[in-house]
Amino acid sequence: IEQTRAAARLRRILGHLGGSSVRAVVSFGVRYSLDNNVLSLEQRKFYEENGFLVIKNLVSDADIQRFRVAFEKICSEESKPAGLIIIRDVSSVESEDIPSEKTIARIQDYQEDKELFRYCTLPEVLKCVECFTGPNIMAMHTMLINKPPDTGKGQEDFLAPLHQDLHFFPFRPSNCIVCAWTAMEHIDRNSGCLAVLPGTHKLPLKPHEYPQWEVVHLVMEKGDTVFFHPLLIHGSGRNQTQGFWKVCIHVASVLKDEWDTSQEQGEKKAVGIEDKLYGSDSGLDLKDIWMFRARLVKGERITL
Ligand SMILES: O=C(O)CCC(=O)C(=O)O
Ligand code: NI
Repeated sequence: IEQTRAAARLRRILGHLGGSSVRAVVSFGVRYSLDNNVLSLEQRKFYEENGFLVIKNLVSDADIQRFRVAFEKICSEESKPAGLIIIRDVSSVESEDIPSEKTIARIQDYQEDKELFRYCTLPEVLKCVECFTGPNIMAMHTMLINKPPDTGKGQEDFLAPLHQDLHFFPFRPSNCIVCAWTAMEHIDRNSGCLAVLPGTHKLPLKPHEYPQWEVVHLVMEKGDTVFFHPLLIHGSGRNQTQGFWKVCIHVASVLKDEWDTSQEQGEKKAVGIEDKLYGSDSGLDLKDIWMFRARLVKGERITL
């Protein structure tokens, strides 16, 4: 109520000053986005209300082709970037020894792969990211999903049940975190596209139970990019096609040295930071590990 009253007062003052664009800016409660002349007021308003925003055709075919080649090189083991976590498709466990694009369902932490990491530095992506994080941007978490066709052989992992990504991230504030998610080909409901519950970014971090809510399926074309808030409840369905589909993902944030480590163990597991990777006696805590993975992609490193 306080905020509404303040907004009304501000509107009145600005009304006296004239200038319709200024009046438009204060006509909605801006909380999740910033103005850098990249997103239109309509687009920002959509994000404020829904917690996500799809930008059509943001990433070029040429860039996507380069990411595809980089991923293929990882699959064939021609390239082995340091720190990369490879998650295999459980249904093809028998063929685990044969490196192939068909046995790798996901890679994480590609920050040392120069080609793939270009995704996190693309100016067209960062310009949009900046509207949510502000100008000092760190790439915190990177992932490429190669979603396999559903064979009905225990692929529960790749169903991606509804969740909030903030469960995996200890850095705060949550409003300075955004996930950029670029379709590397056409993805629709039949192939198990991203499904979101619009407006749920306004809810707190929830343990397990999610509300009955309207589900919106995001049908995307190659190059389309969705930006979403880490509290937005989302998931994806089974891929009922014969083919794999790919998506490049980058979670960006401002680092302010604010941490919520109350869910440390769950987070470590979920983001693939396991003791086998860093050694159980490494003495590294969650904060150290995130600092180690984070990369500055725009502006200045303002802390740590
Ligand atoms: O399609 C999926 O596997 C889910 C992806 C997801 O949850 C995410 O990118 O945060
Ligand atoms: Ni997610």
